[in-house]
Amino acid sequence: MFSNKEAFKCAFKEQLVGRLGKPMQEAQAEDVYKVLGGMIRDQVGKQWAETNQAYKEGQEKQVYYFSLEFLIGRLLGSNLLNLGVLDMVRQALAELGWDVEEIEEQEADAGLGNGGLGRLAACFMDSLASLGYAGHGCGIRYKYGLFEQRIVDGNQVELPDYWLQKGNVWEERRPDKKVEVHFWGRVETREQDGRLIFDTLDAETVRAVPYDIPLIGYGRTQVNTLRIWSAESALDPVRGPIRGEGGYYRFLDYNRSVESISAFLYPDDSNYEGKLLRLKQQYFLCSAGLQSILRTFEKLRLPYSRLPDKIALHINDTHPTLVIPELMRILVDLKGLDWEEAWDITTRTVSYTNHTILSEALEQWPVSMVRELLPRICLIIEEINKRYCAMLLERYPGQDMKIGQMAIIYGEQIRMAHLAIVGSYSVNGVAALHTQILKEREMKPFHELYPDRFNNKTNGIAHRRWLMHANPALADLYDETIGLRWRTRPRELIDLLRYCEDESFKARVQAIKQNNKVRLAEHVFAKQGVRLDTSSIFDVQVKRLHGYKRQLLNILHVMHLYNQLQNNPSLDVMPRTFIFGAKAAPGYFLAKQTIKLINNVADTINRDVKVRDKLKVLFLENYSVSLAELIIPAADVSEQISTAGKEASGTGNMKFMMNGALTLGTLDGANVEMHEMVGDANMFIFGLKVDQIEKYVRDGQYSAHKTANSDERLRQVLDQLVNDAPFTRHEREFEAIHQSMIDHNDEYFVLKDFAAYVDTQVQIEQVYRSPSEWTRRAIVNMAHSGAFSSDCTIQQYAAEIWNIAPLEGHVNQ
Ligand code: DL6
Repeated sequence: MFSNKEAFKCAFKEQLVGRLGKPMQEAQAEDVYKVLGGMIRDQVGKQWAETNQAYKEGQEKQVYYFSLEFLIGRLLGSNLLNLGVLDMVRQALAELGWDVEEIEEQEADAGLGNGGLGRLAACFMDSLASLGYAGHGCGIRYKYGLFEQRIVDGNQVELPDYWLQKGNVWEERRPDKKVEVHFWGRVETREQDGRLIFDTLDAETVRAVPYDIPLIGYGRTQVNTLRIWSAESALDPVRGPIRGEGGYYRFLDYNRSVESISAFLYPDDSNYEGKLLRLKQQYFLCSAGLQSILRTFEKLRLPYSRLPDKIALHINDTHPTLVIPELMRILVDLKGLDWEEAWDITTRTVSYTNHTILSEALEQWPVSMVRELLPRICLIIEEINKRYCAMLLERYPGQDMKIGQMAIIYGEQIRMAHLAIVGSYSVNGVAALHTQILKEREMKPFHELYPDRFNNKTNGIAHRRWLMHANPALADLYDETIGLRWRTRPRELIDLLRYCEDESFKARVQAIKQNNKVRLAEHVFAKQGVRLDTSSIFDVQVKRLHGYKRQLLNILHVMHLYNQLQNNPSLDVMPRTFIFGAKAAPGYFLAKQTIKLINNVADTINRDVKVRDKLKVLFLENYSVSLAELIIPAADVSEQISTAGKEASGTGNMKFMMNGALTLGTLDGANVEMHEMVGDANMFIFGLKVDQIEKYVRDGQYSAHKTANSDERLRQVLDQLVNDAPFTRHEREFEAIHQSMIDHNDEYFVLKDFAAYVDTQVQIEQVYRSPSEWTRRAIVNMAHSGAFSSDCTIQQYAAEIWNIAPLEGHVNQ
């Protein structure tokens, strides 16, 4: 079907008519998308089946990446790219009167994730498949993804994201692979042959049905699987056991509660019901995923002691930590292993990645809730904690405080990060600085206890999606300049360094950037009716909205620029377009206020004809993976300005770098490693460093009030948050933001870093005035960015954590 253009066109026309039952002329873009998706599925079907068969035969060790989030975005373009047929299909469709980009837009953006952590999981899936590793994803098939964001009168409004509305061409429902997951009930113990047996009685059963999505690697014949689970009723409505008075209503209640398990990504957990639902989701994924993995393992007819040789279970943050007690339950209760043997197997099979040090993100569950919902799992966690604390007591006699600090259960809470560390053989952070903070501060006692367990794996991004697919013109220029090898060996982008002084190469890089800016401007005009000046500096901050990411610092600076221009309209500044894109958690008031502030500032500035040629502000609605693919290649400046020590790694920073934007950043997360590679001369670094911030926090010496009062520019913008005009629509509109900075002493050091940030923005302007120098720096960044491909990261996970090798002989190219 895809062997050449003519064969493709012929097959496509046949399928279009055959599948849709309507003549070619009546086909809509959505029809074309569905037919094309179906053709890809057919094309890879045989290879997928063969891969699954080979895996079942057990030659290769399999990695299963458990994650509550997979932010995969759209798959059509990346699948065509990975199959090596994107250009051919583009041409063929064009000859048939279709534009491949328009067809790609028919696909719903699968938003099964929040931000960095979920997108990382998606990039890892791409790299595992593309490098030929036997690695699969285990997730939940949420009916609704992360909400769709609308901006109404400057405010974020959330709408349900029913991404499955038009069906999903990639997935295959596998009812034959269903398993059952049990909740509630009570545990009874009895003795049998001198052994204690635990029976869970009166539990509620939920059916978990998997949907499989093929993961097509770049130039590979082998196809991995992303298995996402859906919760369904386990009751037969006719012969179902809910009989007697009110049975029908209890049946409906049961159905509703089952459906809710896979209904929403991140239910609101600010109340008991929401928390309970999240716990249910976590156990649902862990139990269903494990049961199906072990079912395949059992076909190998190997003893369970061989499990760690054949299977690696990786938990993406603490959300899937229940894999640990669930594996113990299966091994001890169902397979009859001794506790010690089961624990040995578990702790040689599970590995864990930590993605945050923000205390509010470190999960804890009330013991009472776990005991009620998962009574046997609770007993197992208590047993793990008892044995672990006994070991601690031996090691640290008399140090009750330390033991309390390190315990898994403390007071009435189960600390999931502690359980994850104790129950796995590897714990990794996601950037060098983050891992260092884990070892030396946040998880110090654990690092002392298990020094060999801790390691760093700096994040990465799939260069196929974020460069080859998002910026094809740049990718083609690289091919022409340094050959094709970088596509499979991204570190070879370093060869571009030879061209950083080459004026004709620079001119081509500049032209590509300019075209990407025009492409974005057209999109923005079509969607939001705002015209962008594509000769201005595109200064971009796109990411989740959070206090520590400091969108506030950015917007306060914009307010200051506006104030400067008001005072001196003829001020010689380079024209700038400040672009923001961010979703705020629905219950996070300050984040939503920040969105409103950005929109107010945008409205004021964009209406003011006096500054029209110099300043523009844009808040892009509904930031998503697909939108990111348009924005990032068009950026000149990449804002990575988190409070040092707070951003575990960041991955947006890498995407911008790869697409030739210059970073304006703090020494935080992976910015530090970028800085080590390209040096001061090629990045705009500013602000407090981690140790300075730690000192301020320790000594309590920072006064936001004093800082604000000592800088007239700051005083003015802070006043403008609460006073009438020009940015407020009513008095005290942004009082909460003002309070967070002054009354609550500016937790994220926005005011303290303001002056350095303003100065660095001035430097940016100066450098931008020389296109040649700017582009030289951009090329240095692009050349080093290959080291941040997720291929490099996955190779390290494979060799240093999972102990797996790539499959040989499957390369398609
Ligand atoms: O590791 C992926 C990504 C990092 O790049 C970000 O720096 C980090 O903030 C993010 N962490 C989370 C944690 N969520 N929870 N819990 O999303 O992970």
